Amino acid sequence: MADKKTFYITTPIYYPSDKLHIGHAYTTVAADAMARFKRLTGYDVMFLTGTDEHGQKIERLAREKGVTPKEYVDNIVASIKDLWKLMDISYDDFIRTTEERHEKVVQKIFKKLYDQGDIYKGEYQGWYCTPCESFWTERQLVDGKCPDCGRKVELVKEEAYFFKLSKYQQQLIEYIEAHDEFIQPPSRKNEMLNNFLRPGLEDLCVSRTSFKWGIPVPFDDKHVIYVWIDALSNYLTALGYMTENDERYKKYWPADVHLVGKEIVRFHTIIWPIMLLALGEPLPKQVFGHGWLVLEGGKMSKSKGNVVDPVVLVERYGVDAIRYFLLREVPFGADGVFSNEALINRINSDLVNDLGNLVSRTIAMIDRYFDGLVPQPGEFQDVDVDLRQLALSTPSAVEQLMNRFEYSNALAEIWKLIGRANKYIDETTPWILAKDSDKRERLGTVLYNLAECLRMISVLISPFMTRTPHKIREQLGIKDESLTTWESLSQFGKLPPGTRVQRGEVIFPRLDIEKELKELEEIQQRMKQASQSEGATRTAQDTVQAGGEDGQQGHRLNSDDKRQADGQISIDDFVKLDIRVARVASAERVEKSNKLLKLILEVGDERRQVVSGIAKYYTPEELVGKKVILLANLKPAKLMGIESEGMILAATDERGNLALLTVDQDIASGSKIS
Ligand code: ME8
Repeated sequence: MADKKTFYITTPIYYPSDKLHIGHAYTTVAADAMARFKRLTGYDVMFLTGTDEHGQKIERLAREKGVTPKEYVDNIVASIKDLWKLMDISYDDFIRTTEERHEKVVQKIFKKLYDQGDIYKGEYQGWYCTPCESFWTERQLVDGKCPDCGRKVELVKEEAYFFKLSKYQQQLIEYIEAHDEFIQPPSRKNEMLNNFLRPGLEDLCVSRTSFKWGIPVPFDDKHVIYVWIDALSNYLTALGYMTENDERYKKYWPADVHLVGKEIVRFHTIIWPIMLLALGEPLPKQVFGHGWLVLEGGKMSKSKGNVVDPVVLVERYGVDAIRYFLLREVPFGADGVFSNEALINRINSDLVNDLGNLVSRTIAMIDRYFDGLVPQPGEFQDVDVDLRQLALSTPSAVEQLMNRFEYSNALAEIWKLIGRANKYIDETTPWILAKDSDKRERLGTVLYNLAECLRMISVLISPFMTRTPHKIREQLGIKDESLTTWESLSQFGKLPPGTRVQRGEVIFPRLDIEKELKELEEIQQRMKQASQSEGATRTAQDTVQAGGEDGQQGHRLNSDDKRQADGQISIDDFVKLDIRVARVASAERVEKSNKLLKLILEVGDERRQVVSGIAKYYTPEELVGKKVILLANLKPAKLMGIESEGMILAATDERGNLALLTVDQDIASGSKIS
């Protein structure tokens, strides 16, 4: 027999955060559904997830708790694994970056890159706070002082290793241009090429001496390997790369797909492929950047107190309802808003009304009219042929959509069949047929077809929902596994007549929307209060967003919490501000004013007109193309009769100098500042 085709899929490795939210579960549920789909359709699948456990942030949090960093992460990793168990995540391996199998190979990778001249020693420049022993970037400073303790910082140079990204830049551009499928969705490909690769890459700092909780540079143990070389390598180290046990590497590399959130697409499509090019390894076939699940008011984050706890939702509604909602509600590449109302409505309409009803009506009628035995079908009429055709064509439609990561459309396709089957009941009116003994054969055909559709539906939904297929099969009396395979979908009529059905519990109970919304709101309020009183604990992920590549240095958020106690603003006040990066698309002087400039700003896909009093400090020409910082939710106002939608931020000093705020690395316009 020919070897099965392989499929290697990964999620990012997660920062150990003591509370993963529904947004985190999103990536993993999507990867899991794909892994299950590929297994079902005959692939030999390797599905990898894990945790990203090093860095200064973890070192500090552990110190604050009085435990070692390893003890600190061990606890959290156990709870992450519990969450994945609760969500029925069928990973084949879970890699921790603190495992020996990972650390040793990362050191080998680092050494190889150094030996071949792709990593070199240089100097990293940053602002250093001696009492806190911390480096900060210019942008992280608060009033030019240490964001943690408020004391003076010095500009110091730290010896560090750098990775020559620039050397491989052209090769990567050519690769990306020649491989359309490499970065998906396509909008993310253009963003990478235009915003990062074509303008030119700077070499990347890949070591630190200012903290210890990391993998030591093998030939210079003053240094630890910094963030990305450590984290990204997990996709290879888990396979036994560079070890004697490298069968999995030989079998599964290159990965078929790395699923990642959109904020880390850049690392996966620039740093990671360049590492691989330097190592002489083939590149992953695809990096798919999915959107964020947001709540009104911005991306979920624990510090904002706006997280949705997947454990609460799964315990209330069951894992299948949550998995279904995550995959159905939002097209996978786009951002989507999570709301309790949308969740309850989806459950009631798609799961209770459509699927749940189809199961209970079908089983109840077989029970009532045929003593619980699946009847023998007779001759087919047009309406039966129609239903059968749809049932037979659905699998290939689903397969095509899944190959493009269109989970939501794939589910919609399955729900068309469910809808068609429900309509078939209304069209064939079995309860009327049952009244006429001459129509017994016809009634048998109708109920057989419904039962067979349910069998097929139970297979089609099985990558997305892990519990419901078994419940449906239990009620249908299916024990024979050959009736649950993907191949079994190529034939309509496999369910043996005479199978005994079993009336069971309602698979999705109807929810009282008012009551649910009230209770969820109460729970979320309680969680918000709890997270505010916890105060100091921020997730590493928040820090990464605040600090970009230098995220792991960012403990500034802690000091914000300290300041709150002094009667200053709370994070809740801050999150009301919608501050964005904007690119100046055009600028011109406002007539009859020597102060004002009229700017057209590009903020993501949107354009904004802003009037700003900076004409004395900047010429229109020097502003065009600049990335500025926009307070985007300021009430619009008219200046000299011209509408201004927001305000760009600038700093002024006592001598009357003015400098516009900007970002210290190229980042997409529209990016939110938090
Ligand atoms: O980024 N909606 O880890 P992480 C959708 N350790 N996805 C979300 C989300 C939301 N609201 N919040 C988080 C890291 N995610 C690094 C990765 S890989 C070599 C290193 C997603 O724990 C996020 O986009 O901060 C990312 O894909 C994943 O959760 C892990 O995020």
